Amino acid sequence: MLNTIKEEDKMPEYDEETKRLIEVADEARRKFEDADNKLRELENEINAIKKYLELDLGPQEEFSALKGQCFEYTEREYTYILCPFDKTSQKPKGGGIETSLGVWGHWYGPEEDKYDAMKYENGQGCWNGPSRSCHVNLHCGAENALTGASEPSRCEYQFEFTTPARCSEPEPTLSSDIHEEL
Ligand code: MAN
Repeated sequence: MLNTIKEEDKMPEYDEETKRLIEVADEARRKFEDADNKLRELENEINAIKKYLELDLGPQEEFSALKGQCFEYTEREYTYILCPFDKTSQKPKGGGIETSLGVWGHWYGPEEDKYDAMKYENGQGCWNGPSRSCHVNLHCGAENALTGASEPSRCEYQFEFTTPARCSEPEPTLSSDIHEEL
């Protein structure tokens, strides 16, 4: 008789007071879990905002429009993907797994013009070599566009990206100066 529980092994019925206390405890536990989940959500949100605020989006925040967007460039073998301030990747043109070429690292231009280039690093490990990384050169252009991608050295990639954010502002004209003085 495997499935029958002997009368003396059954759990005794709790008395009313104990049942009430268990209900109160269950309710308190539910409320704690709800509050704890909410706290975790808020912490994630705060971290995302902090990360965003820490980003250097240019002296006039001119690169902020690129955040949250992705750009593609397709050559003979691969489609290359750049999601500025996030990641770079490569996927075979005919379909297949996407390979990470690196995640956002830092600005990489020369000291006097650091917004000239970006570095993405710690991409997928290269067989018998370093992890993949990507150097993105920025150029002034009317459109935000990925215009070139190459692999100058094995697992070290180079992208060319044009953006109006790299075009210098026109000098204020004399007439507008005069206008302001009036
Ligand atoms: C893949 C691609 C190439 C890379 C080789 C290295 O085929 O990511 O770009 O050169 O791996 O093994």
